[in-house]
Amino acid sequence: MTTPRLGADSVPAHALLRPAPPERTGIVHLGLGNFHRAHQAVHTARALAHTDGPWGILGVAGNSTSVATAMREQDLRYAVLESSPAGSTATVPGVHTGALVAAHEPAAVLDAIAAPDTRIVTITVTEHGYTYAPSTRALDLDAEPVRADLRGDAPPRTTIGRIVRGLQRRMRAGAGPITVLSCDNLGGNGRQTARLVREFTAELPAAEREELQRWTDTAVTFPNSMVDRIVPATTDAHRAEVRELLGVRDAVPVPAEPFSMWVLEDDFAAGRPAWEHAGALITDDVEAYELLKLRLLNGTHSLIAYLGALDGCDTIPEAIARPFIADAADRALRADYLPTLTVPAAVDAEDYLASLFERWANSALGHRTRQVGSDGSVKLAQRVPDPALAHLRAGRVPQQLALTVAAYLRCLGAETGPHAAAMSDPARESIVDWMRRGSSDVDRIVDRLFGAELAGHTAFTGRVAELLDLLARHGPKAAAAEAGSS
Ligand code: CS2
Repeated sequence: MTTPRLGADSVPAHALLRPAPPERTGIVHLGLGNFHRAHQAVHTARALAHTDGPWGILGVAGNSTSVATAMREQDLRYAVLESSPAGSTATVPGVHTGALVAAHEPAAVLDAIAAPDTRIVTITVTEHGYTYAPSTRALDLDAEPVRADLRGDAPPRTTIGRIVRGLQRRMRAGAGPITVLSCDNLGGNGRQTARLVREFTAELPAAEREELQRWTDTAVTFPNSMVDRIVPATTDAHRAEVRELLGVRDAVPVPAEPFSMWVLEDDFAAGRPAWEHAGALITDDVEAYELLKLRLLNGTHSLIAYLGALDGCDTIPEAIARPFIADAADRALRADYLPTLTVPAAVDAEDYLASLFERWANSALGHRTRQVGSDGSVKLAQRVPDPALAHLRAGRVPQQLALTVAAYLRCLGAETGPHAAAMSDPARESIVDWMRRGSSDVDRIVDRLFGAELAGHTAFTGRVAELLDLLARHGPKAAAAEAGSS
């Protein structure tokens, strides 16, 4: 007998987080990738199972048709496969009410943002999707897609363009207030999104600009949020496991670790699901949680990925099992990141650090160094410069942050094996070019990637250059030992 395809009639009832998708669409989600499907969708399905409401999610992919098409073929169902060395479970959120591809149905996306039922636009497009220039974190007005969206003679292609044009349509339709909720790893992600939206709006012709700016100021809120769940890319092994567990064929399951955390500011212009009943923490102190996560988890994750890739590791658990990488990670956490933040009162720092090592070591996930290492230019801009500057202003050179930058540049700018070669990054070509000119160019690289202030600290850029040299001549272990000895 052939295994049935996952769909409304074949989904095993015990796997459903809620019995049927909501009837109304209250949330338009930009970025129909794995992270959203394993994080916000799960928290939302659980919240609605507790307190029902008109909060179905319309998932919008940017360009890729694979997930949206498969979800449509599966009546918008897919499985979330939670895996750890202790075993796996599969659940089906069943909370989506539609799936679109913005590049193919651009008007439908703007209409959805303008629809009266829509009360929240959520975003997971990764750091790269916000079209900011890494060195200033301002909207990249030199990027052609941004310029095209500002001209407005074709449907918007960038996330910020889609949001602004959608808000404009909503304002004109008189559809009422709305919340824009970023769920990406940007420090102060709500504030950064609001600023990018403002920067885009400011470039519009005066007649459009003033009205839209006024309306946005009064009718749109941009709460900050911290999101946390390790979610790898899907492989055939995950598909096979879901088939085994649920007895159905799912083309687009999402693997995820058991851990999931969401911290949100309660600043919603037109209501929200009762996420607090589904594991989310609603607090005024989101920023403290964001810095905790962005620096301790993400900053150190980058270091593990780059050292791991340089040492031949395909996966994060393989990398963290190498004692020299675990030592470097521990030093990054304790010496370089922890002193730059205030741990929220409800969090025990030692427990948090221990849980990070346990999560990184989750060998059931197969989280790859190339996934964490990709888009380093935009990711590191959120993770490294601010804490590095905090140390440098106090007269200390943060060794592990210098090592993070050096290992990143080595991975992207030289031929160092298959794992580094598989990392994609919008700055790859420029880095290869700069690196050809030798380590003396590090000041310039740091300036272009992380801004003039960090580049002005020659003690930092000098250390990056020394470590780069060590990486090239003696490899990651020797460079990590050197960074650990100062
Ligand atoms: C990772 C994150 O790819 C990366 O850069 O650091 O995706 C990380 O797995 C998540 O932020 C965990 O919440």
